[in-house]
Amino acid sequence: MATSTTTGAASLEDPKTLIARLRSGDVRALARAISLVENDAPGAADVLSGCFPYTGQALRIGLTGAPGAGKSTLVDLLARHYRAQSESVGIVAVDPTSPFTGGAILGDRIRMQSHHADPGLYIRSMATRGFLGGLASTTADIASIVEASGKTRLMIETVGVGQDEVDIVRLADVTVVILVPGLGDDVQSIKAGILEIADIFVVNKSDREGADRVEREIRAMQSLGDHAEGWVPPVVRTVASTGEGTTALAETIERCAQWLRESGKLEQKRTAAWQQRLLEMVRQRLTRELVQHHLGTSELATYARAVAARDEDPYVLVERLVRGLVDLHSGESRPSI
Ligand SMILES: Nc1nc2c(ncn2[C@@H]2O[C@H](COP(=O)(O)OP(=O)(O)O)[C@@H](O)[C@H]2O)c(=O)[nH]1
Ligand SMILES: [Mg+2]
Repeated sequence: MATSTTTGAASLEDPKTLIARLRSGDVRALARAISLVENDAPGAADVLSGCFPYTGQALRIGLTGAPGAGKSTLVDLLARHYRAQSESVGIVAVDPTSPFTGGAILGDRIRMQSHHADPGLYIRSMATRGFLGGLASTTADIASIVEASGKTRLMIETVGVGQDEVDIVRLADVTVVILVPGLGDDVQSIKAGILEIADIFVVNKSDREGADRVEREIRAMQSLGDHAEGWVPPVVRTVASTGEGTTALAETIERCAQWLRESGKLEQKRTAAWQQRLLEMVRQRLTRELVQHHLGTSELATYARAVAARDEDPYVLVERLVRGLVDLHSGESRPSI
């Protein structure tokens, strides 16, 4: 193709060009922008900043549950459902049980191929550790880039095990918690924080024995809580392997989104998420500043030795480092609100 010669790596380095390209549906540019952010490469902040004006419109759906609960299968079904409604779909799959070489990412690659040639759908799998900006923050940034490429439905799929995962689903507008009967994956074994943030419960693998019991457990748990807020998380039964319940789930998600919008809860939720994220962004920025000016790897090692040898008081040292950073910038004024 004549145009492919102009899409060389060099032209993709410029943030403005990159954004223009990903906005126009160039999947390579989208992948490149995501890599920049994943690697915290130069230009990443410009790309994110440039994408920001194109975000905030899509519905963000977080789906979480134990490994093997059927998350990927359900996300796939929902994606097909949304595509049939002419919504464009972005999927960010985060799975700590899968290193890059592992099965889940491979599975996701195969999944992606089954949607091959559909420009209205984009799937990105992330390994979960080792992001400089923190997992939840990086996931949120990637979701924003995917949204900026024009997606109207964003699904964030994550295993509901650790605090990182709880932080990820907090970024979603609608949180779907997927439970399954048997295998010890009952309500009690799911991280409590996850249950608290559920907007919708799914009992997947309802073809198996024990679905009634899981649903009863959810209901029993709900009867203890107070639902003054006006939304009692509904329980939707699905059989993802046959597609049963997909439409009901999609409708429940829309109903929840509508309630969130109309009650003002959506704005509250997003504000709360930003409050957490802003703090995280500032923390990240300060750390980087400190590392650049006073605390490179060799200095850090020197300080660590000094502290371990009891030659330095770490509390005094940290205070001094932070003071040094503040003094360095003391000429600059604070932004006003
Ligand atoms: N029997 C049954 N199997 C299912 C159902 N949903 C998913 N599975 C199977 O469970 C396995 C794990 O599904 P997957 O979507 O990869 O789970 P994930 O780890 O949560 O993403 C796959 O072999 C699916 O085919 C279901 O409703 N019933
Ligand atoms: Mg999966």
